[in-house]
Amino acid sequence: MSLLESPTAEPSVAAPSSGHSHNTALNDWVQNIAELTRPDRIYWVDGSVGEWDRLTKEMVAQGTLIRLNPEWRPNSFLARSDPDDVARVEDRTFICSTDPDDAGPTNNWRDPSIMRLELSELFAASMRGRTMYVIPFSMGPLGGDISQLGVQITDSAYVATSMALMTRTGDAALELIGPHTPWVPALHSVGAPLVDEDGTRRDDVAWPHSETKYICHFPETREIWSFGSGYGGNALLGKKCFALRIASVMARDEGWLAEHMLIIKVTSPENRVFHLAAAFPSACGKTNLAMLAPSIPGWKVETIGDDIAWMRPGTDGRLRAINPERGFFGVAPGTGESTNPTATETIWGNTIFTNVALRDDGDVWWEGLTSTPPAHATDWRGNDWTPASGTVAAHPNSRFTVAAEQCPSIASEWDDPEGVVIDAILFGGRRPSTVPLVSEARSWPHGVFMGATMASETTAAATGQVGQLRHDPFAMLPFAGYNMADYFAHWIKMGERLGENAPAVFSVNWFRKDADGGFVWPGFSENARVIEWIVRRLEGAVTARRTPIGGLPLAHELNTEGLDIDPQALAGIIDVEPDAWRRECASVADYFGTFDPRRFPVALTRELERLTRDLG
Ligand code: OXD
Ligand code: MN
Repeated sequence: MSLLESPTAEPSVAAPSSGHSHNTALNDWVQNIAELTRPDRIYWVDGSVGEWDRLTKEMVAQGTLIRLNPEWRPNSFLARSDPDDVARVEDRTFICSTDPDDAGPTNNWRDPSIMRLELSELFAASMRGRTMYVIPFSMGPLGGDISQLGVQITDSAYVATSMALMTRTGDAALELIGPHTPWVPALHSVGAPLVDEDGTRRDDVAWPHSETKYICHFPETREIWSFGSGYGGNALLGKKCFALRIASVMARDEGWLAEHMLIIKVTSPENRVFHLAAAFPSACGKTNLAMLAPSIPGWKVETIGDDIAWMRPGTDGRLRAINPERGFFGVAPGTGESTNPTATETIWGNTIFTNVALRDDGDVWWEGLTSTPPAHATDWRGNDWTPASGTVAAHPNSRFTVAAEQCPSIASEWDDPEGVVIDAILFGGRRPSTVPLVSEARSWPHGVFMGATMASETTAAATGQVGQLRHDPFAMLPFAGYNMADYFAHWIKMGERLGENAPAVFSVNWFRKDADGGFVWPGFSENARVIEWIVRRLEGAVTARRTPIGGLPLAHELNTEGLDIDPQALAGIIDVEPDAWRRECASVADYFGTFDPRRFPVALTRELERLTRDLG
């Protein structure tokens, strides 16, 4: 690796591949972090293909990556994480605002000065023996008005290459950081130095990490410090840490929205185009909806983003959205030929897989990729596996990391710096009962109420118990960088600002179960029927039946042609169950009671009162 400096006792920032930044604060930060963490070398990531080749080759030699059989999966790799580092660590995620009330009751809080000291101790010498990668990156199209710049420092080549897929990294981003350009510093270390204090060197392991983990955000200074994990949102700091937690604070201060939402472009059979943004908690099929292949003739869905939306009122007063990311970090299990053929095409090559199974022919496999499992494979832990093993071959939170431009359904405007006009916002969760298939909010505050009262069964994307119902307002519970009550108030305010240009809001739920525990709605490509109803509502072509919980479809106006669904079961999922909703109101009242009433918007209290009253 000619661009790397040879190991030296003292780190040096001389001769980065792409020259020093024009931003003194950036150069000073790199220097200071190098002095603190004491890496063997510093490398400024340039974002080139040659760099990707060198880094992946090094990781293959070192055992961090396995090169997949290029006949099946060209330029693609498998990483196996340490079994103790497989998901986001919400209990180790902290918002370090000066006032604990600014973090609010849904976040873990630490005093910023105490946290800074603690982190400085942890980071001290944490990169000894390793390379420190400096990764300039842009969240959003380069130079776009809605986009933001950041620089991640990491001692993980896996993170550096994953960032290259997930964001716009390297020289192009660095050039945009002028002497006075704001940028977000994002510091990351796996916390596993290769040289001890006494100078003893140890061999590296395939997936270095530390038992001690901290994912810290300093909203006032807009900084990220992440220690001890190499996995996903803990380590690819552009994603959850920047694009959601820090950006949500920027958005509050500057009058925009940073949201855990996919964005799709929908074209009707009449060739009319609509853009929808949709919030779902982790692993609720967001990537599937983002890549929906409609089952109904004449409809087309194209992908703009699968996880995050940044939305700002444009000069015309309408809400415009960009996908700040450049790639997908999708959950592998359940992604297959029948559920999401577009995703399986997207990952044809140039993909990093993490914690999936390795087939004997050098390709990958996971539960749900194909209906017939391979007769033999190596599981995510590196052990022999057969369908009779009684264990899963792929970890439930195993992932693929791939550039968005490989997606066959990517919309032509997906990287338009101006973004797309959002016509409707959808809120959904995994709700086996109560919440109907689709309902329309009667007003913006009612829509905010729908977002604020979202709840969902937990999944494997975060550590903890799977299958518990938890409140997950706006699917932002683990991602809001400030007090959730203030966040609700910000949404109410945005509606006042948007006025009649505010998008329509809908609640959706694909996950209703019948008495036998089976899903009532077929989901996946059939969700296009719900999208059709939503679009027809935007056009005013169908009626929404007024009910206390919002506008519900008339059964005959929901397109179920060719669908094998029991009419009674369908009627049940587009109706209001007053008893269930009364229980829901009681649970929502308890939930709202957990917020400071001085911060909690009265508009939401009124919505709850109205719902309770209307249910009788
Ligand atoms: C994700 C998540 O990885 O939400 O997108 O956990
Ligand atoms: Mn997500």
